[in-house]
This record gives sequence, structure tokens and C-alpha cells, in this order.
Amino acid sequence: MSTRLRPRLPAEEDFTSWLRSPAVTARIGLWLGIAFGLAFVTGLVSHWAQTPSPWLAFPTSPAWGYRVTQGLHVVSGTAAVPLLLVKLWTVFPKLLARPPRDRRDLVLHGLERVSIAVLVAAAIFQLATGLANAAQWYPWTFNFRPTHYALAWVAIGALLVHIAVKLPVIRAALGADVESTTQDRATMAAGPGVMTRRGLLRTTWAATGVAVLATAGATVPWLRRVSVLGVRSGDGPAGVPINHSAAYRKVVAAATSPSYRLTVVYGANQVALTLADLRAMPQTTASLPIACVEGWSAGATWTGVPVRHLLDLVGAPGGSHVTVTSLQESGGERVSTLEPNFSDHPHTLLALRLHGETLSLDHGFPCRLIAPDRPGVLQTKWVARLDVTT
Ligand SMILES: Nc1nc2c(c(=O)[nH]1)N[C@H]1C(S)=C(S)[C@@H](COP(=O)(O)O)O[C@H]1N2
Ligand SMILES: [Mo]
Repeated sequence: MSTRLRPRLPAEEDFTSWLRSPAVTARIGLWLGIAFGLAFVTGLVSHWAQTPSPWLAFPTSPAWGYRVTQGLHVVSGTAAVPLLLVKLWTVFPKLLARPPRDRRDLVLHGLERVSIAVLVAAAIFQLATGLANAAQWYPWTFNFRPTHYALAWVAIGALLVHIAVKLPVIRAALGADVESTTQDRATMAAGPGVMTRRGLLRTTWAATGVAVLATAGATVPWLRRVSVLGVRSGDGPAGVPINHSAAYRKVVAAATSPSYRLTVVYGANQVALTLADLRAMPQTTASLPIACVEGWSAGATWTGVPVRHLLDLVGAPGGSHVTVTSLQESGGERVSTLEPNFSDHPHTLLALRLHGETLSLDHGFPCRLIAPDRPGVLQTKWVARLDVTT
């Protein structure tokens, strides 16, 4: 009798590769867990820096702090991409496993499935939106930051559940040799085919290393030449990259107009300063990085007027909240707020010069805010007004 071949869905036992073993999954999972943990913690730091907490002020030192944490955030997120892809490949057959018969087992199986679906969906969402963001590509309509932040909690929660559920397997797998078969599915090949498990792991670590090097160059100057994924190359006036140009933000006319004034307001007190007035005030020079949330950063030396001196002109008390408004009429990054510890800091400047040269139009001419340990998005360019709000 002949059997006709009927199309059917693939089943777990169709996948016999010796590589799709918990011995491999657990090893990659360990590094993936570390990458997600780092991305989560540094993401919380970035959220804190951009969402002032009434209980705990974001620190002004070390000045390079945000540069390091946000660099780590983007690097660990990028490293997670190859790790996640290989890990999903190793566990894929389990997606096709037949549900157990026993009712209690079935419920547990279902719950585990749901938690894994949530974890995988959240992880893919975080990596995809994060990568797109680091590449300055916003192909969606939702607001990136709150969405990426909310999903981070979902991902980390689901990850903790997953680790707890899998702990016995993880421990057994990591405790044994990578070629051990104790944890393997019954229908797997008896030995290596095209590649050994060690070979797969080595390839995965190499791919991860390449991903790290390719992004880290956006933060680490001597890596810049190998940094093909680093979106900001380090070129730009005075060797500092430009994020949004003056033309893009439509401020060229206002920024170069002779009628430019910096207005400083505290209640009924108000002063309007020309660029010449600002240049005539005592200047401070400070080395402070520009550290973009998108992961690139660059060290720079700025010279300008401490914001605190400007607040003194209108009699604003120490510990003031200050709203900094740009000449820019619309679009993002028009306004930022200085918390009291930032407005009091002697290195919080309205910079007029970068590396000793007059600030270029794209870097924020006539003057731009620069403060220590502050995300780039809050370093407002083309400043028009300082309003003391408390
Ligand atoms: N007014 C205004 N200020 C701004 C921006 C902007 O678009 N408009 N971009 C911000 C962002 S996202 C960053 S990273 C820094 C970059 O500064 P730079 O272009 O001088 O390197 O400027 C910040 N200040
Ligand atoms: Mo930025």
C-alpha cells in the first residue's frame, strides 16, 4: 500500500540538530540575561535623568556618568541581538511541542507558554525599537521613550519568571559539559553534525563581539574607525557631531539675527542680554561630554557664562528650577528644565565657545546649554530664554 504525502505542520521531533540543546541555550541565556540586566539598569538611569524625581535628584557628578551608562545601554542592547537570535533558534522546536494530556500539566504548560510569549514579544520589541532609535529612525507613531520604558518592566518581569521556572534546567545545564546530553530532547541526533556546540558558541560570542565593537565606537573615540553601526561618526564642527542642525530646526534666521537677545526672567525681574553682553561677562571653561540618548557621545571643552551668574542678574535665589527655552519654534528638544542642583552647579553654562572657537550655528550659536552628567536631549541649543519657575 502506498502512503500519500500530506502536508502537515512541522513537529518538535522534526528538529534533530545536536545544537538545539539546553546545554547551548543556557550558556547563551546567561549572557543574554546579563545583557538585558545591564540594559534594564542603565535604562532606568536614563529614565531618571529625563524624568526628574522629587525624592532623589539626578546627580551632577561624575560629569561623564550619563555618557558611560547610556553608552553601556546601547552597547548591551546591541549585544543582545545576536544572543537572542541564536537562543530563539536553539529553542524553536519546543514551540511545536505537543501539549501534555494531564490537566494539571496542561495548565502549567499553558502558563509557561504565555509567559514565554510575553517575554519574547517584549524582548523583540525592545531590541527592535532600541536599535531603530539608535539609528535615529522613528518609523512608528507612538512615543518612543514611555513605550520603551513601560515594555522594559514587562520584559524584565517576564525574564525573572522565566529564569525562576527554568532554574533547575539552567543549573543542570551549566553544571555539566556543553556536549552533555542529559538535558536534551529524546529525538535529537546522537552527535555533532556540521558544527560542534563549542563551535556554535564561539561563533555566537564572535558575532556579539562584532556587534559590541560596531556600536561602542560611537562612545569610545579609538573605536570610532571600526564602528560601522555608530551613526554619529565624530565628524562635525570642532570634532563634535551634530544631532539636529540649525536648518533642520529652522532657527538659522533667528540665531544669526542682530536683534538676538537672551531673556532671563524671575517673577517681575527681567533682563535682556545681547551676545556682546554675554561675551563681556566672566567666562568659565569646563570639559563636559555631549552624551546623546541614542548612544553616541563626544568629549568637549566649552566656554561660556555660568547659568548661576545669569540668575544672579535677576535676583533668583539658589536652588531654583529653571526652564530653558530655545529659539526653535516647534519640534522636539525645544525646552528643558534645570533642577536646582543643576542650576546651581558652577559648570552649568550657557556656552558661547566650543574648543576655544565661537560656537557653530549647528552646535547652538549664539549660546547653548551645557551641564555635567546630563542627557544630550536636555542640552538645549540656540537658547532664547531662562525662566526661573520656583
Ligand atoms: N533646541 C534644540 N536643542 C537641542 C536639540 C534640538 O533638536 N533642538 N537636540 C538635542 C540633542 S538630541 C542632542 S544629542 C544635543 C546634540 O548637540 P550637538 O548637535 O551640538 O552635538 O543637542 C540637544 N539640543
Ligand atoms: Mo540626542
